[in-house]
Amino acid sequence: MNFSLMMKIYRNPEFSQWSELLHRPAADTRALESAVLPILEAVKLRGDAALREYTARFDGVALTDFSVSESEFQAAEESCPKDLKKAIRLAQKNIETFHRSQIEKHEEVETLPGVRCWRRSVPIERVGLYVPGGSAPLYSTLLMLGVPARIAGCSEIVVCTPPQPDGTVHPAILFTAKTLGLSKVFKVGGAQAIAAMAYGTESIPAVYKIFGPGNAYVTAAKQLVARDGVAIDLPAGPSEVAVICDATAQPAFVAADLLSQAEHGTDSQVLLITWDENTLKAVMREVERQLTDLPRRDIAQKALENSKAILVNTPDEALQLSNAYAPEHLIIACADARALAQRVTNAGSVFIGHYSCESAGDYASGTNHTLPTGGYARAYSGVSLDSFVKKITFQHLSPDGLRRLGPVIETMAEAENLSAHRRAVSIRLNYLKTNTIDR
Ligand code: HSO
Ligand code: ZN
Repeated sequence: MNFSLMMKIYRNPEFSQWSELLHRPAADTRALESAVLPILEAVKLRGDAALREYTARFDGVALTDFSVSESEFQAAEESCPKDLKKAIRLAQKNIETFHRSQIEKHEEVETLPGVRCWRRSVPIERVGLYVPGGSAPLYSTLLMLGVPARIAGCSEIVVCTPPQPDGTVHPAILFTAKTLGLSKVFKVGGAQAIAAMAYGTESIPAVYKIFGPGNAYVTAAKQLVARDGVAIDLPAGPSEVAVICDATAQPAFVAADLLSQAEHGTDSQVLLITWDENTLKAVMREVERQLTDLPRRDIAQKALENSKAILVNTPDEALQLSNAYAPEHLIIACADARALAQRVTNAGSVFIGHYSCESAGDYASGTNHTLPTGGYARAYSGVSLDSFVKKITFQHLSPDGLRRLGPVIETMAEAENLSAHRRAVSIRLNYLKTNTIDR
């Protein structure tokens, strides 16, 4: 195999070429929407009956009951290998530790004497977690969503995941759900699952916010239900990694990182950025070598065809290029990786040094793997504890507080020609002139 047929190589591109170089292929949202809209409508109108039809059509399974039973949870626990259970528990502990550290202490602030303001994090009461099944059953995604949902204190947590051809759910997904204490797991996948969680059916409760990755149909469905007022976590797209490396990088490590993202899907994007020609060549050779024994070789190879290896002039340019791309994951495999990481302005999650592989964050180090793709990292954060709460602000003004602040409010209201606003203050100030109140 000739590696130049896989990742395209760009040597010292001019700044004027960057935007073309960093362009991501866009999904055909129109075609997707017209495929997904009828599904949403059908589920909205006919509930479980529509879910049964779509599950038969798309998953090839005839289900009467979508809900996972206690005996199914039990069977999954028994069939899940011991070492996997142990690994899941350790990952859960790390994810919990990191997400617990995100609990904010909200201070009460006195902006003027008698004017007090504060904020409280309040859990989103009903959330829906979508867990993809298929060739890669992402039980790790359930950990990434279920752990913060639990810590936040969401009272209703609904999980939807597609059934396998035999009508069961992958045991690792069920074991993870059970370990997290999530009992409402439904065997429904695709756009129909998103519709069910958005609008509710006889068996699946409607939620206020839907989380989780999925294929293009799931993503389109999330975007469409968002128009109906259901919140979604992130505008998800194909997975991405950019690796910035120097001559100290081990080509085999870098290649393995590139391939671990490429094996996610044929539409995955990987970017290699370096200022060292020899490293670039060595990494490309390694990619080619490691590709040969990958079970998901065909998927990874297709992804590599849309991927790029870019030779830049300086470390500074590497950072600028990466910031312009805003990758979901950024690995900095360089001698002074920590210093370079300080200059990252756009990325979902950053992996620093030669031993911080993306897989660590994908599974078990503690950070969340639900991250902004498609350049959204310019303005969005990945999923965190914050994603599962609203922050409600509170205030209390004492009579003295209103005496101090009132004239300011009156002046401002007047200047906006909003007399009722002004009156809400004046009426109280007048009252206070003749009444003594101490609250
Ligand atoms: N890399 C994926 C997450 C994942 N990896 C799940 C393995 N399992 C998110 O971009
Ligand atoms: Zn991954």
